[in-house]
Amino acid sequence: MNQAVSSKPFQRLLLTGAGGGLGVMLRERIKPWAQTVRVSDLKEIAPAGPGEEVVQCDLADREAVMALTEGVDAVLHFGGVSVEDSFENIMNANILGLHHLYEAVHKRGIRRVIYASSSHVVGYYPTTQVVDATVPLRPDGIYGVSKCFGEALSRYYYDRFGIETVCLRIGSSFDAPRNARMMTTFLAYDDLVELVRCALFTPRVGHTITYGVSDNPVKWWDNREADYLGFVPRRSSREFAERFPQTGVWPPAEDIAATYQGGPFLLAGPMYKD
Ligand code: 15L
Repeated sequence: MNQAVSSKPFQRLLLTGAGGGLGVMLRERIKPWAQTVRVSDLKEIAPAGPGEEVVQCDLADREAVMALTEGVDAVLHFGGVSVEDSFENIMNANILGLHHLYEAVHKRGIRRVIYASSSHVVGYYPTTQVVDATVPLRPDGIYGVSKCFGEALSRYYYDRFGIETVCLRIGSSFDAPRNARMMTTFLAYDDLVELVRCALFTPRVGHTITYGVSDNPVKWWDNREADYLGFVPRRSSREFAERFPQTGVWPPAEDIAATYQGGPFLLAGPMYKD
């Protein structure tokens, strides 16, 4: 942070995964926070606008990740594989790539990472149970397992080197819920931006785990453990209630996509190449 040079709180923020659904949205909304936002993705993304730097980067390439982090004050890590995929793809981006990122963050002396984890680290809890940040992990696929790795890796880098991370267990962040399950897991874009802001600007966060969810009528996730972030969701899936009305009909017990919080992710993996 350098307030003498700029009225913006950060000199340079790094946003990875800037070509993904959340990355494209965040890219616009985080501009007021930094003099320069370095945006990065594996694929080609829109060219740099004012106050931006664009860097194409494969997280699996250690040297490239080292270069990507030069001159960065804090990282918003939304890069990597964001759904169930082959183990190879998940391993390269979410395991190897994340290790490269934390090594680079450590070597560069960067003090904070906001990590896009996922609710799929607890996707095997039943939809009848409310869980908080302290429950044992129950991932619902290899993607969820890779997010558990990210939470553990960031914990280690905090305990060993004091690098602060806020792990955001994001529910379903879209412009609107896309199915009945998302009436519970919905995280409106406005609320995601506010959660990222709280995670970035709260003075001391240590290693924090928090659920990214709007103020939806049905709740599976209890965020009390992360109260000190001051995150208060202002939006709710109630705004879309007419799209997915409550039927009052319980799904059959053998329908695991309805029985467990992870929903369709339970049916997606594991997936192997060939
Ligand atoms: C996730 O972790 C995915 O990244 C996202 O695409 C959604 O599908 C979300 O979970 C979900 O559970 O709806």
